[in-house]
Amino acid sequence: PEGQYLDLMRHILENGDERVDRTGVGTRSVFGATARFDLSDGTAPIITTKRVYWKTSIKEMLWFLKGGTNIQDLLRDNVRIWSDWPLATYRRETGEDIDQDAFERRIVEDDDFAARWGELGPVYGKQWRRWAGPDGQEHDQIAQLVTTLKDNPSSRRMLFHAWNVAELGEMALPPCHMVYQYHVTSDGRLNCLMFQRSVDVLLGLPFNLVGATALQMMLAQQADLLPGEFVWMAGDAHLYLNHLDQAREQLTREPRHFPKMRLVRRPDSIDGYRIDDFEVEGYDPHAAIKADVAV
Ligand code: THF
Repeated sequence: PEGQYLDLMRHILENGDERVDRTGVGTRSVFGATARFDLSDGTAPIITTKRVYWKTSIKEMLWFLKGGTNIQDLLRDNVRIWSDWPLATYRRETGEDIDQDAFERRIVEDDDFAARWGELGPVYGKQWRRWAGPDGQEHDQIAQLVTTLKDNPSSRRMLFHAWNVAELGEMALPPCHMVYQYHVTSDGRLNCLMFQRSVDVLLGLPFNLVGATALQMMLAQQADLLPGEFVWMAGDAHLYLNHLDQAREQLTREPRHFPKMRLVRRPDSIDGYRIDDFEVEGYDPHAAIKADVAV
């Protein structure tokens, strides 16, 4: 199963189209990628050819689910993966050359500062939980999804979307993983298809796989279903040019068995999950690989 990830990485290295991207770093890119993971025996696609900080990824997913859009909540949970974008905005707009640690400390300690500088705009959490209709009414796509999973599981409309065209301009970044669709089999398995328009294969994809899997497990548990298959699809799948050596290093490594992931508690609702509810067993990764994120 991890072979699908490594094959994609190799394919991009060997055949990717080299071009300049939004960030100026440059990428090698292919268009159209897919992978399938069977979660039915508790296996979770946590990449083993480098250490993946799976708790960080699940904390990020819980933040989306809570409707969060400000990095203060993430930083209070020791998650730093979204700091680069607000930090770049702060430096650009104030001209102050503040370092990341000092910036993050101010966000955590100073609510006014966080409100002014820590906000990412109407990103995932807002669209998932409070999509604003033209009449001002807010739509909770996640609550609606859970209801449909329970009441009408043969529906072909069980999905939620983050690509709110009218609000793209206010977002720090438009959504990468944009749409999640669900499907329930006649024997009570919950399948998920997640589509992302763009994916940073070295840094982002391992996180995105863990997040989507955790979400599928929570939704299945809430709807009294068992996890089934997770189908992943992407548009622009790329390696940043400053990640090529890391990708080559990763490809020299032998993949190991994916670990198992399970929920040790059943909260009353989809809003009740905490990081300690997730237990991963048998995760034995190769060493971490350091890489800079393109902002
Ligand atoms: N932008 C880019 N260029 N790549 C992305 O993966 C990405 N995201 C989110 C939004 N914009 C993106 C941010 N997600 C890391 C992981 C996920 C991120 C951002 C950064 C990262 O640096 N991971 C390191 C360290 C992890 C840690 O310190 O905990 C790693 O080794 O995995 C994709 O959704």
